[in-house]
Amino acid sequence: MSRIVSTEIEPLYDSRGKLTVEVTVRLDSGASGRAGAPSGASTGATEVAAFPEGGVPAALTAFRARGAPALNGLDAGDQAAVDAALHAADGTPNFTGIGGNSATAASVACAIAHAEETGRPLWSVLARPGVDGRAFPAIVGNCMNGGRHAIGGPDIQEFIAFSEAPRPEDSVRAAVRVHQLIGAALERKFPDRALGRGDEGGWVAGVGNVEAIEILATACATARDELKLPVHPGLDLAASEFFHDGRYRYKEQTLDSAGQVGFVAKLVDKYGLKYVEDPFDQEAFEAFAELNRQVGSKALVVGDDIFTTHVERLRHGIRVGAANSVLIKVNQVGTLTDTFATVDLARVSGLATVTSHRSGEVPEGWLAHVAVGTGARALKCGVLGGERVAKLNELLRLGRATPR
Ligand code: 2PG
Ligand code: MG
Repeated sequence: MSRIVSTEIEPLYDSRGKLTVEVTVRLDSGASGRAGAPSGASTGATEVAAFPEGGVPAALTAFRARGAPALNGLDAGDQAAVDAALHAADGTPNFTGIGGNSATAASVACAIAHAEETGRPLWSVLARPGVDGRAFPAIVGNCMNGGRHAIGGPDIQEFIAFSEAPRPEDSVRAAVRVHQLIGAALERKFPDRALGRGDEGGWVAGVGNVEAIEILATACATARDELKLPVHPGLDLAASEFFHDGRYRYKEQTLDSAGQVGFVAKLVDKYGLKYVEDPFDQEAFEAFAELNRQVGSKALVVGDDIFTTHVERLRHGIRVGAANSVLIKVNQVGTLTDTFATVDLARVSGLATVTSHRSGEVPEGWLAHVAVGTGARALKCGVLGGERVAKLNELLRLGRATPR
């Protein structure tokens, strides 16, 4: 056992150029761990606060005054005790005291320090019961950006390559190939227009929602043929962002709840979508349940903003059959222990978990270990951009370290 002797917090930039925080934890053995926390743009209403009022400067002050002293002397390997101390130092139900990002960075930094101390890989320090690190997640790779993550793109936030080969070298290769094929297709379609990339490294083009799905589905089919690997189209609609006054308001159409169920179910059938995240508003449990009944046997129906990684919201979702999968973002709840509670409930209830990045990321790879250690069905971390590639490369390293 090695005790925490010091904890430091400092500001750092995320991939959008916004300030976030990183925490460094040192142990009396000399081992240390450091982790930065990411930030979302399409945040769920029930996420914990990323920062206290006053933003990053207030977070630094609060953590130095209350968070760091609370961790001193604790065993870094006792994740539950570390995370309970973070909650106690915060003193609020939603981390408005020290900030969820400071708590996330501290929680993960302790796990990293403990892994270094014990000479174990991080994923094994995080491993849930029954997880042996030999099963690798599929890749949820964002290839075209819209919504809040892009300027001038479609309303749907993410057009995804869902790549589920058993070995990371194959699943990553297929996701990257889809991204390349979409770039080439857009170049052919708009030879004289400038093309851009969005917050998560996907292409941004002035195309309609269904047009973008068609481009994605064609690229997935080409990559499947070329590589003989199972890569299929998927979406994160982030529908809360375009749900206003009880209607889903796309540039091309406005739909009520039943219309949205029908529209998304048709997209799943027509384009063979294998992954559909946040197709409804974050409080629309019944609509989620209806879609899950209709397409849940063919596609992952994934709840992000609806559950925000909170165990009680997931429990309600399971009761009403709202989804067959749950997105897992550590900083939606603020600690690894809170994250594990949600993961464990999903696992015993037969739901798949999808470990996820945020749109504003830090160029670190620890998320790949969270995915492997929690037995995630998929790792959602984008395809291109150094902060996304850092996670894919870490997954490749984990794949290489595991004998076939
Ligand atoms: C999402 C995420 C990540 P954000 O909606 O799933 O893709 O976006 O971090 O902006 O919430
Ligand atoms: Mg989402």
